[in-house]
Amino acid sequence: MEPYPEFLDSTDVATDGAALRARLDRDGYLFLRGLLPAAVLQDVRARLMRHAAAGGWLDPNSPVAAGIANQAAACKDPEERYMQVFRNLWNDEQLHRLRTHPDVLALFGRIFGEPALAHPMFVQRNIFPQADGFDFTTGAHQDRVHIGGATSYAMWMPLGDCPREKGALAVAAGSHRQGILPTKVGSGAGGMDIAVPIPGTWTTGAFRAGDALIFQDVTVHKALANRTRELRMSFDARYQPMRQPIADANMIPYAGCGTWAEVYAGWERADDQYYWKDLPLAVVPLDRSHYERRDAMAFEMAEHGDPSARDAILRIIQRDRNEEKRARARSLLAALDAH
Ligand SMILES: O=C(O)CCC(=O)C(=O)O
Repeated sequence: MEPYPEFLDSTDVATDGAALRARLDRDGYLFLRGLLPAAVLQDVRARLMRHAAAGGWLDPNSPVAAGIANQAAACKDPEERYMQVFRNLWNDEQLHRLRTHPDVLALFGRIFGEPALAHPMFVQRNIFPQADGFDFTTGAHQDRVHIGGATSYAMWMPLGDCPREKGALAVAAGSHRQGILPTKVGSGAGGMDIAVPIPGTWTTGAFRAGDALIFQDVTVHKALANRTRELRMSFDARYQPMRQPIADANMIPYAGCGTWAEVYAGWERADDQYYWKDLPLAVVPLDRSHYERRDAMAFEMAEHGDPSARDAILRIIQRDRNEEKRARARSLLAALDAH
């Protein structure tokens, strides 16, 4: 296990906006215990575990609540067999309400000193245990290239307890001072990993249900390996001052989960649906130049038969707006898979 030092715990200054801002500016992150009640997180975990079980992701011989993974089903975003099950998890209405929980919005309001916007788009992650033939975890990256717009801040929360060995998140404290770092094709978040030595000091900790990690969009972060037998479930959402520009890519549901109308179709209550509709938002296009560079690298790697380009190629097939690029990616995927 990585010998990284523990997060600086900022729970004692959680009601002091100026102190929170000063620590975020200095370290690039905040770790807060008990931001939300543990029971709220446990409830969402139970809901998502039921979907995971129905999708074959859990060991049929263990109780669903234990969350023991069925290693034969191990898969990851953006593979199609992952997406088939994942859609049901991402669409869960109580999960969506976590990212707009009043205590979370109040916290970001204190940090910003003005009303906070929760991005409509957010991520829910399910990391299978490391095993022979499956060694995926999230590599070191920055969010800025994926989120765009003005400066935004992520909040990462595990659904349930998450000790280090279950694949807790780690941040490189101080790395936010270096701006956007060069990237290479990777299989982690957005298919892009940092390509240079990581600045700052890696730090992590043992999360209990309800604890939150907040970090800036240029703070380098990664997940530790999941060395337990359980599926590691978490979600990460993004926040910014309401009056600053937000990139269009954050206004739509997670790629592969359908339209908002489809997401909301199974919900029991309408409150919180389209909560952004009447807000005075300045929506701007996402700067796609980082994706264009990633895709050019991935195409070249795939043309040389490099299987590590596979996840980036899959992302192009699923998400790119350009049909010509999607067609090229499809034929490269077929060639990669034929080997
Ligand atoms: O949960 C993970 O494995 C990665 C989380 C992440 O990259 C993020 O919150 O931006």
